[in-house]
This record gives sequence, structure tokens and C-alpha cells, in this order.
Amino acid sequence: MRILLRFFLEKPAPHDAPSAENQENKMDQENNENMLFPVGMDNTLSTANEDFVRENLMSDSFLDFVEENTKPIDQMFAYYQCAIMEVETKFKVLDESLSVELERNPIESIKTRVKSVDSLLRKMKKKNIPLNLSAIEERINDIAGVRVICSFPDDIYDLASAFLAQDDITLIAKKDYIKDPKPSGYRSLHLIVEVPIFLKDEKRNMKVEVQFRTIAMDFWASLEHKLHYKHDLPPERAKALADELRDCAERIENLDQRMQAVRNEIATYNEENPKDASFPGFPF
Ligand code: 0O2
Repeated sequence: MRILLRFFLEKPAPHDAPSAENQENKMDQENNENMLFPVGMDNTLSTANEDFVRENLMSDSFLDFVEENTKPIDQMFAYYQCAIMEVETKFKVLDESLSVELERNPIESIKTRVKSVDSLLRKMKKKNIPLNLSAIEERINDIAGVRVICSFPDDIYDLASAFLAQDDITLIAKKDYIKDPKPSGYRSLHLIVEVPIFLKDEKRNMKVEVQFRTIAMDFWASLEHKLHYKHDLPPERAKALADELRDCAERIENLDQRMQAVRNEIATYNEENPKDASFPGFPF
């Protein structure tokens, strides 16, 4: 619907009689924008486009057809959004409960997203997935995504095992790119899980991809993702930059290990030298 409206709204009003001044401006504008059609022809085409849109794309039967077919898609995205909310809440609860035991929050932040339509279509094309909703739900695992950014590498594994121990979570797949980084240098722990969502009169199991990263891993992945848009580099420069990014990833891994070692030493010291648990002045 929005596409139809935009198409319609962005076209100039075709029946406006152009004044000489407007006509001149229009020609300047068209020359500037390198348009394909001469002025008169453009107007004729706009009128033809509008007639086509009114008669076909705005007919009641076509609009009913669009509504009928977009509803299941909107519903599917809404279900994935519900699954994201369930999983995000689970991590907020884990973070709060573990903060007492650890005296700090193991989760720095949580980011969530439902896959964008263009990213979904690109994946369907890449994997040659048939154009129907059940094939999409069955074969695409990351429509719902939750990214959990942790303080230290050990927090990742502690949180992942606490999450997987919950009896309504089913593990579908696990990819440990921390123990076995991608050739790009990418590090993260990925879990594909199924989580139930409870609707008005049904329960549905939905797939969610959970990515666990430390702040350092997320820093690298976010910047590297942005740099991917630079496709037109000469091959030797592209290789040099890929090597540079891999080197940055290795340095970041080293930083993570050093920060983890500092944390471990402090934790050991605290265990060996416990604070006096009794509060002076309180009789219990
Ligand atoms: P988006 O929507 O932009 O996040 P599978 O889904 O398992 O069949 P896929 O997609 O190859 O196959 O899975 P993979 O590689 O395990 O995980 C894909 C996601 O991990 C990507 O999402 C990224 O979020 C992240 N990722 C994987 N490799 C890299 C990498 O080299 N650099 C960065 N920055 N991120 C990476 P998408 O597919 O990009 O989709």
C-alpha cells in the first residue's frame, strides 16, 4: 500500500497547465536530472501511468487482494517481534538476578531487530527459498535477532548456558565463532533457539537467533559491517584492508583476554578476602 501511495504522490500533477516560467524551470530540472524522456512525452507517460494505476492498481479488487496477501506477512513479522520480546525479557531477568551474585551486571546492553525485508529477500535469493511463508519460516533462522553484549568473554558462556537451561527454550543450532573465528576475524557466539509465544488462542514456537558478543567483539563487528559497503576497491587494496581488519580482530581478542584476566584476579582476591557480611548495628 505504501509503495502505491508513494508512486502516486511523487509524480507531478499531470493535468496542471504549465506556465512558460514553470516550463523553463521544468526543462532545467529535467536536464539536470538527466531524464530519459522529452517534456511532452514525460507528461503523456505520467497521464498513462496515472490511468493505469487508477484502473488497475487502485481497483477495489486489487486493493482487496493486496490487503489479503500482506496480512499474513504482517502477522508473521508480529509473531517474530513477540518472540524477540520474550527472549529479551529472559535476558533482562538473568542480568538482574546475576547482578546480586556477581555484584555487577554481566550484560552491557541488548539490541534487537526483526530482519529487514530487503535483507530477507537477499537471503531467500541466495538460498533459493520458495516464495511462501512456511518455507521462509522453516529455512530462515534469523528473522528475529537478539544481540546480547556482555562485559567479559566468560559472561557469554555463563549467560548462554543459563538461557539454554530454561525449560521453554529449545536449541536448534549453535555456532561458536569465538572458539573458531570466521576467516574475516568475526567473533561471536550464535544460538538458534525456539521459544514459545502465547497468543489469544494458540501457542506458537518461533525461531530466534541470539548473538552473544563482548563489547570489544561488538565494536569490531559493527565497524567491519559498515566497511563492507566499500565494494569498488582494487583487489590488492581490498586484500590489504581485509588483512588489517583481521589483525585488529586478533588485537581485540587479546584485549578481551587481558580484561578477563584482570577480572579473574579481582574475583579470586575477593573470594579469599570476603567482606564481613554482618552489618554493625544490625542484630541479624
Ligand atoms: P543481518 O540481518 O544484517 O544481521 P544461516 O542463517 O546460518 O543459514 P548465515 O546467515 O551465513 O547462514 O549465518 P552466520 O554467518 O552464522 O551469521 C550471519 C550473521 O552473523 C550476519 O547477519 C551478521 O550479523 C553476523 N556476521 C557473520 N559473519 C560476519 C562478519 O564477517 N562480519 C560481521 N560484521 N558480521 C558477521 P547478516 O546475514 O549480515 O544479516
